[in-house]
Amino acid sequence: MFQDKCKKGRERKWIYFLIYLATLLLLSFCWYATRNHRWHSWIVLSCNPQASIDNVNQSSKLDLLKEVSLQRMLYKKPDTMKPPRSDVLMMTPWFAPIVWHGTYNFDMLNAQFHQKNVRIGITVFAIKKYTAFIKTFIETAEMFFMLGHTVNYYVFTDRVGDIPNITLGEGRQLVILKVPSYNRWQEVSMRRMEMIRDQSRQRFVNEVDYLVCVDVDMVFSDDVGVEILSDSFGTLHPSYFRASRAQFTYERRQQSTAYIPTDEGDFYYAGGYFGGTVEEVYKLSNFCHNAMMTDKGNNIEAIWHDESYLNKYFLYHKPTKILSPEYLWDNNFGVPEVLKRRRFVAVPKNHNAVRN
Ligand code: UD2
Repeated sequence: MFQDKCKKGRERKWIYFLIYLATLLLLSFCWYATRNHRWHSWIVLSCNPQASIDNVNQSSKLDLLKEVSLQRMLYKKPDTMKPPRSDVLMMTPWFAPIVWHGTYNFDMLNAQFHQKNVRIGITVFAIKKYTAFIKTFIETAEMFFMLGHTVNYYVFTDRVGDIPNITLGEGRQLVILKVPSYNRWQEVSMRRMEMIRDQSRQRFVNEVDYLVCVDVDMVFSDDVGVEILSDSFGTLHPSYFRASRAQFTYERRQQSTAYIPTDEGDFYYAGGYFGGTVEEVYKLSNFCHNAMMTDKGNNIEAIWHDESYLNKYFLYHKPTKILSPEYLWDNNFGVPEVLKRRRFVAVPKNHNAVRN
């Protein structure tokens, strides 16, 4: 009797043990099945052959990307410990390069821009007596400006008949834009921003990639190439590239939208040479024109006209590249040691005679 009881007790223990084992097995199976299912369906999503075919057939902006790659080139290795120029600043604190001779490899840049088939527009204003400067301007540009690239000269003038016929190189054309003139020379100079803005919207955006906006009373005397191109660029004024903040002739009256306090400012940029992509030049010229109109409404005009508004713009919209005074020089300042090239030089002029 006692032995029977013990036997039954042992059997019950075995049954409990087997039930426990079966439950454990069942739970493990359930866990594995769900885990496997999730993993399995993820694989299906990424490997479904039909899905990848559909993806390939869908067009993407990236399909239109053009590869820009250099050919084998032989050149001196850049030295991490030795900057190519130690006599000038080559980089701003916001990492925009400052373009000085000897700091870049032109062949490398040129090859890259050639592959992009870049189109460059150069805007120049010849209003009233300033038409006298256009011939030498274009003739010298034909010798030095963006050689080998597609170039459109956009000449804004009120005297279409005064613009001479000049034979241009291949891929280069002259576009004459008839515009009104203004009585005051200051107004002529300032209104350039409005006209550049309007033509950027209507025309330039469809015809070119970059704009270079310059004064007309200038001549090219050395190469100016794609090394200047960037989203937005300004040029160090030849009179102020060594000056202190206090010496900069920014607009100092608080009532003007061009006002810059004495404890701000990076460089003094010249009004006669700026540029960038059409989009960036549109933003810049729109800002400057609107600021001028606000001031006009308040009967104030900034001290150096368009140049003052340009300096205000570049203070808070830092240019992505800066051109050294090689790109805008005046021989009245002599030829300092740092200036290894004079690429674009002012034509001496009698201000009173040409402005009136
Ligand atoms: C400086 C700037 C100029 C502008 C001006 C504002 C440089 C080299 N020049 O030049 O860009 O900011 O100061 O005061 O940084 N123009 C005409 N017809 C006229 C008058 C002017 O077409 O009757 C055009 C022409 O393209 C000329 C430009 O406006 O090059 C600027 O006028 P400017 O050269 O007489 O001004 P300037 O030398 O004081």
